[in-house]
Amino acid sequence: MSVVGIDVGFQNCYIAVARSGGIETIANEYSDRCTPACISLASKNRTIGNAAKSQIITNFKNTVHGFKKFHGRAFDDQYVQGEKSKLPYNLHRLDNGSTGIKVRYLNEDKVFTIEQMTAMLLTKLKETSEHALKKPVVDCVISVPSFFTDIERRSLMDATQIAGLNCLRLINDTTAVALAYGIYKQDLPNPEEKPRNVVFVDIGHSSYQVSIASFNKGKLKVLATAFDPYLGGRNFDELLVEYFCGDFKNRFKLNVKDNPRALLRLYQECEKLKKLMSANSSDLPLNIECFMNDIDVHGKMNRAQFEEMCAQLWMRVEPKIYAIEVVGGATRIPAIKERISKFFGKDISTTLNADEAVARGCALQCAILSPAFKVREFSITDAVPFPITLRWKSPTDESVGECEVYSKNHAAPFSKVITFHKKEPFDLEAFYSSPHELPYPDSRIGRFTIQNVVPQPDGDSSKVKVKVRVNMHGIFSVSSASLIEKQKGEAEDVQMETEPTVQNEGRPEEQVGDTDWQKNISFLGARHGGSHPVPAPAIRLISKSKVKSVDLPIWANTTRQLDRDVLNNFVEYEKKMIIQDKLEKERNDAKNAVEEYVYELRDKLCSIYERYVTEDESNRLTIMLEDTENWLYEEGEDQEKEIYQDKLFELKKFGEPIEERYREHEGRPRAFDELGKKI
Ligand code: ATP
Ligand code: K
Ligand code: MG
Repeated sequence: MSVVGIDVGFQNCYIAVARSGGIETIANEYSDRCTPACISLASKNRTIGNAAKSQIITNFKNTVHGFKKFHGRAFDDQYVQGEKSKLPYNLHRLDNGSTGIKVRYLNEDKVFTIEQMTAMLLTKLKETSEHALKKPVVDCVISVPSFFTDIERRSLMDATQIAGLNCLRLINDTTAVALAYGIYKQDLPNPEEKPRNVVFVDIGHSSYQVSIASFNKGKLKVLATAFDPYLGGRNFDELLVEYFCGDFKNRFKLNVKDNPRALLRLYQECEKLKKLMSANSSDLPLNIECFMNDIDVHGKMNRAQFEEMCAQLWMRVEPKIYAIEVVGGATRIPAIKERISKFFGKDISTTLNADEAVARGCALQCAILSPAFKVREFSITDAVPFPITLRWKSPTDESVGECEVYSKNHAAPFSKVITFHKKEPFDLEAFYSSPHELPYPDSRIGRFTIQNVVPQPDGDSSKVKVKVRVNMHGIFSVSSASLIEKQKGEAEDVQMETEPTVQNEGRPEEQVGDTDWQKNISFLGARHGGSHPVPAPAIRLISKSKVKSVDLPIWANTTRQLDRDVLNNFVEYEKKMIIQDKLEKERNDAKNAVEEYVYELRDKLCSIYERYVTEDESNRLTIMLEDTENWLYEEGEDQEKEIYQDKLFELKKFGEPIEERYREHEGRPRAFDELGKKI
């Protein structure tokens, strides 16, 4: 089993793995530990990560980035519409109302779902980790913003499946950071002592998350989370871009916003400038050559100006700050650090790696969950970000009721058993009960029908126990239901309760207790486009006495989730794309091999091979190399792999004999030398 933690950021992704006893962040093929969340689609393949990022301007319509927060969002969502007007690529409304991305791929118009886009990114991260670990990677832990709702989390889980990953846990960004912080601390208070409370702040490119966690030896508990899902480094970039758009309009008469390429370049330059201003308070230049209409533009800015410009944003930083361990790229902005520190009245601590702490925490969680890996026992209790309410109604009787089953910051994972008294099947509707707190206006979680409910033989209502759960991923479900049959002569429990009773299932369940649920979700299905039944198992006796419990099937229908068949199609399509990319890479490698050989041979012909070829031979070969070079630029530009391989073979038929002659001669004196030494 693999131990891999993945931080899927809005802008930057990091991977940490467990290797030779420790957790390490690993680098990709560009020796970069950061893989940009960027995918570029093209006529023959797709590129992902660093290579895609370099296409942002040249292939702007088909280079997709900044899509993380489209998970679970309706196309009509205000945020989606706002982004749509700013993004260089096209968004598309899917049949089920969710957000798709329309690009040109393999010379066709193609719409991808967000799950597919994130799956592409995950495929890349999977490959990078497989390369580092030199074995297949399936099991992993993935980070998620603490404010992600049920729909968003389900959507992300679908993406992991498309990419062929088995996500053992979606862990909140700040919880991962807390784990990375706490697990190595030797001096945590004993379990019975007063816990140590630490506040974690993560400001990334798109969002601002704060959590307060309490630590004792061997455990951490998230007490509360707070967030601004719409405040991050990108807001500062946007302000700088606005400023320079105005500036360039005045001074150069340029309408930057009408030119997507220029706008993208300006974004890149402004982000660079922003980073420079973190380290430097003097005037800094912003120069872009051939920016638009062949005009070179130049501007400048300093930190004081920048801070004044962002006054509105600083105000948003303040109210959510309790303290103290900060991570995330945007916390490098001095004014942000200052605010945080001022609010708390003491220096902030940056003992954790600002970029890698989330990924490390994910890998640690994966190691804890892995039976194959020995790691210090550490229990993690997370918090529910928004209150969840359950509403019930029966199809015939008019009775409707509701009850908040999870309050804000309620411990998670956590199961509860609710007892109803019913004579017929009934519906449970789960939703977020404080819509104003949600990052988007849709508060639905799902509808669950408890089936096969019948009255008792004597006509009384039956007692129905329904188990609800927020699982390790922070996803809600009605996980099981059972009908308690009264037996003859039974005296207990016959009194009618009008209100259902909610019962906590003891302590929040630990990670190990979760496997059962994971089995359940696969057939619970909870998928859109036709609900799926939970098979009703055989009658099960729950006690030796006279109470019999019958499991009831549940029809689950959650909002905007991929249908099982659709998901399977996406899995297959992703595999096809992986093969396509591989073939395209091999084809390109074969082409490059020809090109390289041409240059190499030409170079050697007039240097080291000179003594070993006749003039005639050399002339003939030179012409041949030139022909090949021309061919590569003309009809040979775009050929099948085999054609390039044949071409190389042909060239080598001439080149290799020369190479051999050269080696023989060059090798001989040295061989004599060697011999001489021995004698
Ligand atoms: P999110 O957490 O919102 O999903 P992310 O994890 O991709 O996003 P990070 O990698 O934590 O984000 O941070 C990226 C942000 O930090 C970018 O806006 C980047 O410009 C900013 N940033 C990085 N270094 C600096 C710096 N030295 N000064 C100012 N900002 C910086
Ligand atoms: K990140
Ligand atoms: Mg982040």
